[in-house]
Amino acid sequence: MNKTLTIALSKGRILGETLPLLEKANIVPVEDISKSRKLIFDTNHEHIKLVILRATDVPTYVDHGVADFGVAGKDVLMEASTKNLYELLDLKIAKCRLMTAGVVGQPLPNRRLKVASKFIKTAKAYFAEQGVQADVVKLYGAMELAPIMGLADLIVDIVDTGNTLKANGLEARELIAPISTRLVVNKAAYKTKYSEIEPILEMIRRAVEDNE
Ligand code: PRT
Ligand code: MG
Repeated sequence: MNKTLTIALSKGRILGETLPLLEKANIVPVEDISKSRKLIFDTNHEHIKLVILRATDVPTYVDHGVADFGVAGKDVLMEASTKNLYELLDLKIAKCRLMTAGVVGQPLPNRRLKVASKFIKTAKAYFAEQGVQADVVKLYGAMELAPIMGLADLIVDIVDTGNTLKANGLEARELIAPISTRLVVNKAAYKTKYSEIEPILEMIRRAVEDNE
């Protein structure tokens, strides 16, 4: 008997790229996830289940071992405080960049910087590493407003095309990290369910190579 494996997926924009990748790896939900309000799904493998979570909750479920695998953005993983998971694979989807941004043409002030971000842990670590004195305030959305309203000199946010920044009179400044979606696994599960995990990992690895 195969031990049950639970894969936690990030809903939202990552999900649309994750499902085709899983399908290539022959892991297919038995019903259409986009047409259902359910949060837990059976798949074509009796022992594999999918749960659909808020992206920022994925590391928590895997860290606590209630999900064995997780699919989450590197940005979310960097910001999470987890100690019980391994990052196994770069799925090379939902690629973007974590960057600082400020008002177009506006020089930085000659004092402690004010920074606004959803990624406060990552932002603090970045400015500390640069030797720049910065106070970081947490925002939950619409980061682009902060420099315009004078709440912050800089924001730390995800940039893809740069259109969102541009539409708000902002410009990208420094690259903090290139971002893509990663497959993570609970450390204990990786040991106790190794014989179930390894073949799935191999199928996903091949699907990623196939995608390139
Ligand atoms: O909605 P919720 O608060 O639950 O989370 P969320 O909005 O962060 O989730 P979602 O569904 O947007 O997915 C976020 C994940 O997708 C991130 O963790 C990244 O790993 C990845 N990703 C890839 C992105 C982008 N590209 C992206 N462009 N996440 C966010 N954006 C946003 C960005 O925040 C900004 O508002 O898109 C805007 C910038 O895009 P451009 O093209 O205008 O530069
Ligand atoms: Mg969203």
